[in-house]
Amino acid sequence: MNIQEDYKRYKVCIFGDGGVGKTSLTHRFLEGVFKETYQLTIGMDFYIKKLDIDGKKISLQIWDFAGEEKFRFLLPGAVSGADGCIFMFDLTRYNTFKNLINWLSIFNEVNEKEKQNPSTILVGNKLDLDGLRSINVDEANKFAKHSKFQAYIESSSKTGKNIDEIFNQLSKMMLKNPN
Ligand code: G3D
Ligand code: MG
Repeated sequence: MNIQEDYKRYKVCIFGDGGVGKTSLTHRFLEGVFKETYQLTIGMDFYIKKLDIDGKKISLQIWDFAGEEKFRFLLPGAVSGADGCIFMFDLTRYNTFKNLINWLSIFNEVNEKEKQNPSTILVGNKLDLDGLRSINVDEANKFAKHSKFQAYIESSSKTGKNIDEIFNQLSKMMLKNPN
């Protein structure tokens, strides 16, 4: 009898340009209840975290994309079978926000091909650098709505603000998603 069987398993991927804070977010979230880390490939890191959401046991498989252009060929594999995806940009760098449309187009293409509909959350990170902000909340919310994200959250991987909130909200969405 494998103890893993109690857990409902979800695959979660994190996308966004290099330097937006994907790896910091993952490490911050994993801190404490950290279970396993695998160096899957140079382009993609893979982690597992078990959570209790409203009394339901779930296990998140988190795929952290290395974000370099030369590893983009790994993206379809990460999206395939995904239950949830976090799209992250850096609140202080407008380009990282603008580039999300490129990440979304690859994401949507795979979803169409695989006939899947993962839950999605938009994250504006580096909230601690609020004085350097180059995307305002209204603009981000508008984009989130237009691109059919189920939520928009601003976070700081540095201070830890809203990090658990991101994964809790996404987990709740995935639990509800019949996908
Ligand atoms: P990536 O995995 O998306 O490429 P990283 O991004 O997690 O490697 O983070 C890139 C840089 O941004 C790192 O700084 C990291 O410390 C910083 N960073 C990540 N999240 C935050 C945040 O919320 N606030 C601030 N102020 N910095 C953040 P270095 O200097 O190591 O490159
Ligand atoms: Mg990284």
